[in-house]
Amino acid sequence: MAALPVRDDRRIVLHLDYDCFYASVFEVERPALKSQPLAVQQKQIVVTCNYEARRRGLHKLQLIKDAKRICPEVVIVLGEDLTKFRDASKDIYHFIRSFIWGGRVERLGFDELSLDVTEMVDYNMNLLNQSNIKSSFFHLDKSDPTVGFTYNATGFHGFTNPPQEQESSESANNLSTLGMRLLIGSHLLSHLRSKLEYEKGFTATGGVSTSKLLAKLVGSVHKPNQQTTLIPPYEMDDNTESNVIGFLDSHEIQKIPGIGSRLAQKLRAKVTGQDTGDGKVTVRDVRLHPNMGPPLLEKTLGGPGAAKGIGQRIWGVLHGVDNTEVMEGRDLPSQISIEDTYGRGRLDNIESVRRELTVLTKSLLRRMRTDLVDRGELNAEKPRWLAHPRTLRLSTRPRNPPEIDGTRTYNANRTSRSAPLPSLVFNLDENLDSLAERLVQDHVMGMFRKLHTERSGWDLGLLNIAVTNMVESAGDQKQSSGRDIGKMFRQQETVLREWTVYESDDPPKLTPDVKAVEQCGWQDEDEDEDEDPPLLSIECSICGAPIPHFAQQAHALYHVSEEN
Ligand code: TTP
Ligand code: MG
Repeated sequence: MAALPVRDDRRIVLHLDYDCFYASVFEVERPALKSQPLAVQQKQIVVTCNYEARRRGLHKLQLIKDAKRICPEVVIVLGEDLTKFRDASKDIYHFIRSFIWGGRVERLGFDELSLDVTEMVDYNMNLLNQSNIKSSFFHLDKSDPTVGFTYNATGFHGFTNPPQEQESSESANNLSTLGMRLLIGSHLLSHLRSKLEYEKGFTATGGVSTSKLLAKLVGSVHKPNQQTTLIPPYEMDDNTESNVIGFLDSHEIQKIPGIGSRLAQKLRAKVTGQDTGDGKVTVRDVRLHPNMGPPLLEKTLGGPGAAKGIGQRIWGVLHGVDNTEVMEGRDLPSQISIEDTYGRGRLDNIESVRRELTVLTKSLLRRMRTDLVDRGELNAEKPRWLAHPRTLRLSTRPRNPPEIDGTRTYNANRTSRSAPLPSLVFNLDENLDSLAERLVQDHVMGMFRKLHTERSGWDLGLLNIAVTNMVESAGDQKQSSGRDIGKMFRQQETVLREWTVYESDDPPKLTPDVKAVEQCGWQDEDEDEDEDPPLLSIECSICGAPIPHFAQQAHALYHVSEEN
């Protein structure tokens, strides 16, 4: 049998996933919505709905038409402009981070956080007073012993996995050191969740374990507004079964973060011996498959485009090994990019290009002002740019000309042109409309003409405008030294790609030919490495729009609904 990978269980990691996030943002704005079934619409699809709606049969990625049929009283709100979700996400991130020593909090997409609370837990573990364990005090501030909360350290807060009998002080005494640390972590998580609920209005589901992978997975066991701790034993020996292995084993392989659709398909094909790679295959099926180990996994999953050492890495993941750090303070983006796709014949003349570029450029400038400008608490301070992108980039994707038989192949290649970003974009006094027009007229159109020298004859499927090469502003904080944070983030993205929900450069388009809408994209770990991670898109055979893989089902449904 292949050697077991070594897990580092020294850390205590908490995971938070906000419940029905987009719907909650509306509920926080208008609390009356809480008691109603509420669905958030993007195009013809319910992207999420609150739990009242879920109780009545609605679910994520359902057609609006079906949602209305199943629940005629559903309240539908439009969620195509992501600004308020992004703002809420940032606000919650800063709020939670303010509690965590060393700021060890990482955002995973808009609605998930990983928190490394090892230092806080170990500090409090050392201060546990065994004689008064029922009313222990959790210290949230080393320099002020009055800051914190009391908790009952005789049992875990919330659920455990596997489920435990009712706790007693005796069973707490029997816990291993790891068990006690996880227990303390579970109380901290509960405290953070209730702070989030009472001070910000958001509920969240949480997990406690020793890595991002395990905390995230165990957190999803009890939803919504619950939390679960993966309890020891974590190690396997002759007498004990590892709870980590027991917990992971029953999962379908694609449910494991780090195993995306492509890897899962290859693993299923390997295990079932069928080319299609369909059917349910669990972690246990893969783990115990004859001769399974890093070399066989490397052979099965490796090849062009695969990350080096993939066999070893996936072998680790199958055993719950994830020794990646929780990255701190990732609140400035490495680039901002806005794009839209266009149906045939929509962008074949210079005037329509100018018009669309102005729309996209205005969105880009708005995003820059949201994400890169610090307006201080309560907007009371003079706004300050936190980072200055140095480069403006324009990309297009021309359609291939038709073949002799009239068919057209999909061109996935983009052409790009970059130029220094003119300083006029940093003028916060100018209104966005006139700034966008000036930028397009004086700079972007020139870049476009260099990309497409012919005055006509092209037909564009996509326009993308981006600012990149982000340089953090020299400020009064100790940390900000004007370093190139783009490089730093690119490095993080490579290391942590399997964890990152990208704000996609290739927004999923649920209908063709629609106004630019940014969306969150889900990135599989096994896609090609690229500076701007693309989503795996396939051109829709009906309308020609590129559709990321996770939206294809919903997109197909959209056409069905159109026909009816
Ligand atoms: P999720 O965490 O998948 O969903 P959720 O938070 O709404 O619900 P849950 O309680 O089950 O965690 O996604 C977070 C947000 O991302 C969600 O509110 C809406 C958005 N979203 C998309 O934009 N596209 C999608 O395909 C999905 C599934 C979600
Ligand atoms: Mg969520």
